[in-house]
Amino acid sequence: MSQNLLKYIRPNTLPTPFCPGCGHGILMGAILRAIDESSIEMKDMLFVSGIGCAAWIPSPHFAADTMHVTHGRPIAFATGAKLFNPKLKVMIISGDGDLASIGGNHLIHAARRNVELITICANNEIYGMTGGQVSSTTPLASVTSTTPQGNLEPPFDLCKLVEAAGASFVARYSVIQIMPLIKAIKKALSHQGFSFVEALTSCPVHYGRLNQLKSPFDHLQYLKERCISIDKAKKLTKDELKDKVLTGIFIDK
Ligand SMILES: Cc1ncc(C[n+]2csc(CCOP(=O)(O)OP(=O)(O)O)c2C)c(N)n1
Ligand code: SF4
Ligand SMILES: [Mg+2]
Repeated sequence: MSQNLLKYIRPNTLPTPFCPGCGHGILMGAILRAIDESSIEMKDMLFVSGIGCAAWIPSPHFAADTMHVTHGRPIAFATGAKLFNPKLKVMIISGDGDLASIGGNHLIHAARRNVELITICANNEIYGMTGGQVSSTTPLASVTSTTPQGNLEPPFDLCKLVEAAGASFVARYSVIQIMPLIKAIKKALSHQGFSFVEALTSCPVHYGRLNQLKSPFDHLQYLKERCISIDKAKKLTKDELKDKVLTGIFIDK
């Protein structure tokens, strides 16, 4: 982590507990850089996370007020905190399992209500912490510990889901698209209304290992090959887009 971001880290919390090569560390740096460049003070922020590896990004690491709450419920706790103190910038940082599987109901209703919360979903397309089980965002045919023959269930497109539910800022980038990812988080930080940033990230230990991605670098390469910008996608046929993931800012109103 670059030296100028260390001021945002609680003493004695580094190194992180993330496995070597885990994409969550890259996302953690991107979030702190976005905060740094937005000149928001940590004393004006509250970070809320649920349970999972991603949920460890803010807690215990961020030198700020943090709430590390029950699995699937960070949006509910965050909504309560925001209603109690509307001046707080409340940021939820959690995983695909936490926010979109067990916590899916809270996600769609916060989007529907357009509550002013910043939600960062660290989507590694698997339940990392508990041993690599299939999640609601695992791509079709991917091998997980609970789908050894390949996933048969179609994944959620989280951006389309929250857009349909009413979110007023929606963006997706992978951790390999670091500059646009930071920019999207900065925009979300100044947005009035419910903002959702999906950060596609990597779990080399479970997803990568089970899907023949031999190293953390191969996993990032895999994300890079799948991600395509909205503009580039316009030039491709439906067939060419079949295995691609659209990235960009989809909604900003
Ligand atoms: C009520 C409840 N159900 C299940 C669990 C077990 N559990 C803990 S974390 C987790 C999934 C985490 O996945 P995700 O949110 O995607 O985070 P990741 O570890 O992948 O970053 C599960 C199922 C739990 N702690 N509580
Ligand atoms: S299990 Fe996966 S998501 Fe969790 S820290 Fe390790 S690499 Fe990261
Ligand atoms: Mg996950």
